[in-house]
Amino acid sequence: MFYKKQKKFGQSLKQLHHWNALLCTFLALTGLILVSSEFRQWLPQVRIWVKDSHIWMGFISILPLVFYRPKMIKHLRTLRKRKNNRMNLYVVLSILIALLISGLILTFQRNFGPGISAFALIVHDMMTWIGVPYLIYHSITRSGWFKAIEKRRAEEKQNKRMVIEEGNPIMNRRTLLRRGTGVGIVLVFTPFIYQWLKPYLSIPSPSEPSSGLPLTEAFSPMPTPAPKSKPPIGGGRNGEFRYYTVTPMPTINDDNFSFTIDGLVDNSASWNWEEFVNLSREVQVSNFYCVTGWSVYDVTWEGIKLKDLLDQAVIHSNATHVKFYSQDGVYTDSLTIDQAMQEDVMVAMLIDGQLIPNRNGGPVRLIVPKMYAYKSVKWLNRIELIDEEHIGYWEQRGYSTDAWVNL
Ligand SMILES: Nc1nc2c(c(=O)[nH]1)N[C@H]1C(S)=C(S)[C@@H](COP(=O)(O)O)O[C@H]1N2
Ligand SMILES: [Mo]
Repeated sequence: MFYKKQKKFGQSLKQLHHWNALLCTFLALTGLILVSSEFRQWLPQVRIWVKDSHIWMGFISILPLVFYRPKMIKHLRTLRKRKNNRMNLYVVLSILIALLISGLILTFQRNFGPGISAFALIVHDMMTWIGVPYLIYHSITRSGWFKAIEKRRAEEKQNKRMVIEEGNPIMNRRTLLRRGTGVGIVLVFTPFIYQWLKPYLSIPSPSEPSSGLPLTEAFSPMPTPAPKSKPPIGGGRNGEFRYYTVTPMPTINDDNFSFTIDGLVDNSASWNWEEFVNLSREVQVSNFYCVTGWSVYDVTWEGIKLKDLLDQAVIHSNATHVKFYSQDGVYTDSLTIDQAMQEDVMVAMLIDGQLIPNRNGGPVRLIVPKMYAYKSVKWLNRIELIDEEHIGYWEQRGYSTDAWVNL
């Protein structure tokens, strides 16, 4: 009777374990796809599905924990003498719970504000980079074939022992195999973890890998930074950008650069590089918030206030929205006239006293500090006044049309 019960208990644990493993594998795969910057360029539409399914599976992955909870005490009792298994259990549970909580915060980040989301993102990333290698190690060392190899090795060892007595106990062989597997996995993941850690350790990345040419060669004349810009009055930015693009990065230089304002305005205008550099600029310090959770604080931007550009152009009274185009030919977004007239919306050219680098959206990008950064169109080259709403690139693919950051 007791034995039967015990067996049933074991089976239900096993079932939970299987479900949990399945969910974790799915979450790990979709999660890795989501952080991969290449993937942004390939299938932006699919990215939204991947993101939604990641979130839904995240919710579902609460279930195994909920069902496990009442069994936990008993389970721990059965593991009383197996220190390693107990340790494994604690590690896995902590990782899962940390991932769940940080995932929930990221999902509902609008209610928490950028500071907490930034922290949640660090935890979520870190737990992923610990959890995924651990998951792989765990599934390899627990798999049938791995155990079979271990067993065969142990047997070989026994056979040999008939002939000569060897010093090493069987256990050592076993740990050796496991350690080897562990080291292999760590080696595979080191480059990724290094990439992730780099910004936090502030390891300087080797020169801008983007447009080929250094900025000073691609653009002449170079804009002279205002005194407030160099040294930056914001004291230099805090935090790191994650460089996003949905297309290959457009190569921009002083030759192919142009900037246009047109549509429902009295004075449409177009500038080449030299003319654009000569427009008068202002300096402001603002924060930059991405809706995926990361932020960069105290960025000193120098550029032209959008309001000034719009005033100069003289907007027709029937214009209701401002549409922004990118030189990548794909990305667009829009603001209402009221939003566009805010004092801190800027067509930025310099960041912390330097021409904005290509991968950061330079030489000219939009900055809308009070809204999530998907509004901040990179490689901005055209502003058009229109009389209807325009749904921007990411909004068409599921991002909220309400981009206000809850500060
Ligand atoms: N042209 C263009 N502009 C863009 C994007 C993009 O992919 N292409 N991504 C947006 C998003 S979602 C963010 S968070 C910021 C990222 O800016 P960064 O790449 O300079 O960090 O740019 C915004 N503007
Ligand atoms: Mo973003």
